[in-house]
Formats: sequence, C-alpha cells, structure tokens
Amino acid sequence: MKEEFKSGFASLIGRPNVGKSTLMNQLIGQKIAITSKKPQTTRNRIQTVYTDSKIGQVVFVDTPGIHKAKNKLGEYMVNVAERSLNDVDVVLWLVEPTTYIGAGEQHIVEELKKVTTPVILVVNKLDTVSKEELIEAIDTYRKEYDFAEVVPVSALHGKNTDVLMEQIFKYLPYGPMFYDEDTVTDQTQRSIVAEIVREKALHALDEEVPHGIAVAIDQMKYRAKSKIYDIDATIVCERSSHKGIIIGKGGSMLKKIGTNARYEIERMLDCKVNLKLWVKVKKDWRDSDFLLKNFGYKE
Ligand code: GDP
Ligand code: K
Ligand code: MG
Repeated sequence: MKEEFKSGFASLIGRPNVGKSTLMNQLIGQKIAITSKKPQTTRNRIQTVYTDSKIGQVVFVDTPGIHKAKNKLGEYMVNVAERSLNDVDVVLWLVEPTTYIGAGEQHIVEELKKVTTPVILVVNKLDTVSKEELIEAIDTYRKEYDFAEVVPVSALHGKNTDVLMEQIFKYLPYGPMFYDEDTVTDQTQRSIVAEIVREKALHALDEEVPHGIAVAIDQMKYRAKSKIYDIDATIVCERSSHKGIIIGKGGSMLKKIGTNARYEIERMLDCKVNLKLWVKVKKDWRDSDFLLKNFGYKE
C-alpha cells in the first residue's frame, strides 16, 4: 500500500431535515439513505463508502439526529448518534444557513465540546440564501465553536461538495482500504428495500401516522426463469385507526405506496418486481425492546 493513501471514518450529524441523507447520497453518487420532508427519517446508522483509488477511502456514518429521547427508540437513536462522535476521524456537522441557533444546536455544541475529534461545519442549502445571509450564518456558528473547517454546500444540487471532499481527506490518517473499491454500503439489499417502502409510506401518509411505522420484509425471492423479484413486506403501525389510514379507501393508499416503492426498487435492483404489501398493528412497538430488536433497531 502506498504511503499517500488515506482512509478513515466521517460522521454526519445535524438536526433532522437539515439534509444529511441528501448530502451522503450526493457524495456517494447513488441513493442509499432515504430522504423525506418529515424529521427522524433515518433510524439506523448507515455506512456508505467513497473510494478514490488515488486519494483514499472515506467511510461515512449517517446518524439519526441528536435530540432528546422520548421513548426507547428515541433513546437508541440518541445513543447511536453520540457514540459516533468519538469513534471517527472527522465529524461533519450539517446546519441550516440561518442565524438562529436553537436548543437542538446548543445541545450539539455541548456534545462536540466533550470530544477532541475535528469538526467541519457544513452549512447546507446555500441555494436558498444570499451571500450576505450565508456569511451571517457562518459568523453566528463560529462564535459557538472552534471549527476545523467551514464549508458551505448545496447537498441537493451538488454545489461545493468536491471542496468538502478535499477537506474531509485532510483529516484522515494514512492507511489501507477498509472496503473493496466497489463497495458503496454495508446495508443489505433487504434493508434498503424496507427503507424504500418506509420512505414511500412517509411521503404518502398524514403527519400523525409516520413516526409509528416500521417495515419488515417477510420474503424476497428471485425467480430466475421469469427474471422477477417477489417481495412481501409488512408495514407495522401502532393503532388500528392507523391501519385504516395506511390501507386507505378501497386500498387506494396502500396501492399508491406500493406503486411508488415498486418503481424505485425496480430501479435499484434493475429488475422487475412483484411487491405485495401487508399492514399489521403492533401496539407500542417503539417502547418494546423485543420489537425494536426485531425491526433491526438494536445491536
Ligand atoms: P436529514 O433528515 O438530515 O437526513 O435530511 P434529508 O436529507 O432527508 O433532507 C430533508 C429535506 O431537505 C429534503 O426535502 C431535501 O430535499 C432537502 N434538502 C437537502 N439538501 C438541500 C439543499 O442543499 N438545498 C435545498 N433547497 N434543499 C435541500
Ligand atoms: K428527514
Ligand atoms: Mg436522513
């Protein structure tokens, strides 16, 4: 291994909806982490890998937002996020381009002060503000913490993300590759499929339902002869009233979720998909250790 090659871990933190998943997808150049307008879409720690065979390899850790826990799932998400600050070579803190620093941001500043890992402030959504507003936002954040670097980007439009990559490499140690050059994620196809179904459900459903849903893949089989994937998935919700909403009038809502999910899964697998969706009620699954583990939210 040549001495110039760098490799290490970068953690992405920031408030829900600030654009963490969008940035990761942009950097990797492929859709892996799901995105939505509703907060707390990302529940698991997702590792994605960026490899430049000449420069190095970055393993990105997409964390759930750091926030105060309200139930066991919340606790688990907070723990995963906080732990990932210490175990990495560099932290990317994504923020909105505003001068408003709320309780959530203050909480993150306190967490960052506890660790010695270098922190890059990534001011996202630069496409939504003027230059003056951007500078004001940067000044506001600089007063709160001594950042190793400050990089404004537009994750959505891929603006300045190449500069961000350069800055990330600056803080990585020299070392060998952790993953094969063509690896982009450690997520299984099955769990990505589950995430896609959940994303489509989140997009289609009313505000009160989404936080209480999980998706389990019951079976995923490839029929080699007809070149079709048969996938059975169950959407789990907390109340029977929610079940009714998810199914919709004459099954219309479930059909919409299924059609949108199938389209995207077919794109990902590059293959025809026969997707069957079911809905089940499991009361209080977010407070049950057993059910959380069952849905993959516990180690
Ligand atoms: P996360 O919760 O931090 O992972 O945020 P997401 O990646 O799911 O993004 C939340 C919303 O912000 C989505 O609707 C994105 O399209 C949007 N978004 C992300 N980055 C940008 C950006 O650079 N500019 C604009 N205008 N919107 C963005
Ligand atoms: K989100
Ligand atoms: Mg996300």
